[in-house]
Formats: sequence, structure tokens, C-alpha cells
Amino acid sequence: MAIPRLSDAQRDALLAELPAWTLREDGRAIVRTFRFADFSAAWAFMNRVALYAEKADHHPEWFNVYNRVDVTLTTHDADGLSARDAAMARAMEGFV
Ligand code: HBI
Repeated sequence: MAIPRLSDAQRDALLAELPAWTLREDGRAIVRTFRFADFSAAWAFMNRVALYAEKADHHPEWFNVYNRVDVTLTTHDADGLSARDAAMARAMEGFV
């Protein structure tokens, strides 16, 4: 499915809106590390994100160890960043 990529201006505006997120070196993804009180809190966050992901049909790449969740957002169907990544990053900010 062809999903439009964000323009450079849209990408820059997103990064300005979400200062905790950074652009991956290749410019095709945004990344953020979340830290929680313990594993249980990290898992609760991941559960909320998982429910969102299924509804949105858009899924994060992530790595969890104990209280840390490293997240990468990119849209495989766009081969880069799309509005779906922006929406998911905003949703994640609402889950912390
Ligand atoms: N998640 N991050 C991400 N990127 C996608 O392109 C994507 C997805 N979840 C489901 C999905 N695409 C579906 O549209 C199918 O392509 C599997």
C-alpha cells in the first residue's frame, strides 16, 4: 500500500513538536527511549501501545529491558516517516 512520506518541512515540524524524539541517522525513522519505574510500568505502557497499534494497523519497532523501552517509528509501506508515525508518537506521549 502506498502511504505518502512526510515532507522535510512536516518532518521538521514533528521533531519540533516532540523534542524527546530524534531522527534516525538515515532520516527514515524517529527514535525515543522511554524509562519507567519498573518492568511492570514499562509493560503497561507497551500494552497500551499494542492496543493502539492494532487499531491503527501501524506497529512500532521496540526493544524492552526491565524499565526501558527503546522505540523506533517508521512506516515500512512508505519507506520512511508518514503521518502514521506522527500519530503514534503523539499517542505514546499520552500513555506515559
Ligand atoms: N507498521 N510500522 C509499520 N509500518 C507499516 O508499513 C505497517 C505497519 N503495520 C501494518 C502494516 N504496515 C500493514 O499495512 C501491512 O503492510 C502489513
